[in-house]
This record gives sequence, structure tokens and C-alpha cells, in this order.
Amino acid sequence: MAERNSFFDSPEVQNFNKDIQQYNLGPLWNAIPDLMHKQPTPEAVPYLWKWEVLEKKLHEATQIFTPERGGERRAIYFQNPGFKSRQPWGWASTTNTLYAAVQLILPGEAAPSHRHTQNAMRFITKGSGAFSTVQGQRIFMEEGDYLTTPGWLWHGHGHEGERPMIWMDILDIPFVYASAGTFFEPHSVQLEKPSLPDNYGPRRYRGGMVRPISDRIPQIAPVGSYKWAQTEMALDGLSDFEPDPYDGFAIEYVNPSNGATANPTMAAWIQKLPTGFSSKAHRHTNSAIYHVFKGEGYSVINGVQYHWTKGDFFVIPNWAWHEHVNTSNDDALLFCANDLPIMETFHLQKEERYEQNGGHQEIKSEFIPVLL
Ligand code: GTQ
Repeated sequence: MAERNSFFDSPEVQNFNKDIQQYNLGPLWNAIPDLMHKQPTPEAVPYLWKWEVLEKKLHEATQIFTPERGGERRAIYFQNPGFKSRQPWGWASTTNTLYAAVQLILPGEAAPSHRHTQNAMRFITKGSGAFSTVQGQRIFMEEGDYLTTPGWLWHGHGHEGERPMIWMDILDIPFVYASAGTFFEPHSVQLEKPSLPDNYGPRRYRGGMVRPISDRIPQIAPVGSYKWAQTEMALDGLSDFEPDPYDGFAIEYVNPSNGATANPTMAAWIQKLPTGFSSKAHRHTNSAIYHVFKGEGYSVINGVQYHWTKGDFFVIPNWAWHEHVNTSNDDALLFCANDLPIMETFHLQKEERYEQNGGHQEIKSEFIPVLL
């Protein structure tokens, strides 16, 4: 492409550009550098939210909002500061395609059943005794469980336990919004009555290890919930071998009925970083949202150091260089949700390895999180 020169600033061109606006037309020659930049320039920025802040704000929200009063869920979403000027859907974008939130439910509360075209997944951060009713079965949730609720499935939540329960929601809200594919419908009853035994999917599939022979036809979410005990066992098995240099010991949740990601548009996995593990840096087109399930360490994202401890959440936007380090004396466990399936479906996925300096970025500054 030719260098941009004074031609673009000439009154003749500027007047023409202005003139065609009244016909709702636009000049490509003016727009192309912004439309077709050399590499991804996501509005999302790297960011990190501290657990102490989230937990406190969720508990404060219990004084203000109840599902009964508001007819909805008590969820607080991760607003990426890079989107603040983009209205209205910038309000709820954590990355360019993904929304993530933390949700708190109190014992005895019920979040009403509804369905929408957005796909959802959950990772259980704290507590037990709450359930999500999906596809007619109550799926009880415990710390470390991963649940899938693909688009248009009815889902509502209840809590039979003793203490507040918190989990992470991840949905493809910005992607579906941009595609104008949003449908939403509340259920006719408050919380859908179960039509199958409790934990039907996870019990029949043993966490995705097997497939009952009657289920050979692909289904959208046959497992429903991937139990922590089984995930931990799988991680332990993998740990006898070499870690991936970029992601440590990482295992992805899959749908055993079709071999694809557990949720169609979003992938999710768990990464174990052993003591002292320091990954190499790379970047990829897909964006990722991380939750620190266990441990302590830091990630370097585009040369900035993000310290994390248990419970924190952080964002790696598209095409950002990143690497992870475990600084603690124990394993660190990271839950990662990402839009890899979207990027792969549209042939946009690319990865690049950081080759300089032994594969490690120079740390130029440290991120200072907003504290209470
Ligand atoms: O729990 O069903 O954070 O529908 C956003 C939309 C949670 C849910 C969110 C949802 C839900």
C-alpha cells in the first residue's frame, strides 16, 4: 500500500469525503488503515481484578439486590476499561467477544429459569449446595466444578446449602450482540421443575471419561458438569510428563459425544503450573479470561507484570504477549476461558512464539490493581 500523503488532506478529497456522507456512503481510501490494520488492535486491555474487592462487593450486593426483587441473577461483571466508550454493549465486555462475571447466591434463593442464544459456562469458585437446573436436571455445584449451558437451554439456579456460594459465569454476550443473534425468553415458572434425576449427566458420564452407548448421537451438553475430583485426577496423570512450555500442565474440557469443546463457541481448560514453573511467552489471536483457582504468581502481559493470588481474575486480550510464573511453594491452578472456537471457526486463529531473550519478555512495569 502506498504511503499516506498530502493527497488525503487536499481540499478536493476532504470535500468529497464529506459530500458523500449525506448519502450514507463512505470512502474506503480514508477508512482502510483503521479497518485493516497490520495486526489485531483489540479494544480490550489487559486487566486484573482482586478477589477481596469482588467478594466484598458481592456481599454488599446481597443487601441491595435479591433475585425475588429484581427477577434476575446477582452477578457483577468484569467491565474491561478498554470498552467504556462503546455503548451499549461495551458495558458488558470483558474481551472483544466474551463477558465474564461473578455471581453470588444465598441459601434458599432462586434465580429464575430463562434461556437465551448466548452460550454460558460456569466455574465454581466458592461454596457448595447450590444447583443449576439445566436440561431438566438439577446439577449440584462444588468448588472447582465446571458447568456448561450452551445457547437456548433453559437454566435457573437454587441453593440448598448453608452458606453463600460464588461462581464465575462466562458468556459470549459481546459476540452474539455484534452478530445480532440475541434472543431471550423467561420461563413460565420461576424455577423449572426437574424432569430427570439430580446430577443425571455428570453421573452417567463420570466427568466425561465415558459415553453411555445409548448416547452415541452427538448432543450439545451431555456431561453438564465436570467434577473437580475428576479434573484433579486428570491433571495429576498429566503431571508425570513434560509440561507445555506455554501453558504448563493444561487439560481442556471436551464434549465426549462429538469430541469438540465442551461448549460450542468458548473453550475452557485448567492449567497447573508446578512450583517454580515459568512459561515461555507467546501470543495468539484468541482472547482469554483467567481465574486463579489456587496459588500465587504473576503473568507478564505485553511487558507489564500482573501479580495474582487465589481468587483473582485477569484478562489477556487478543494478540497480547503473555507468560505465567508460579512464585509459590505449591502448585498454582489457573482456570482459563477463551474464544478459541470462534477464532478457529472463522479461520482467524494464529499463534506466534516470543523468540527473543530465551522466550521471556522484559518486564517494563507493574500493574497496580484497584483495591478497597
Ligand atoms: O446465571 O444464567 O452472568 O443468564 C449472565 C447471564 C449469568 C445466568 C450471567 C446469565 C447468567
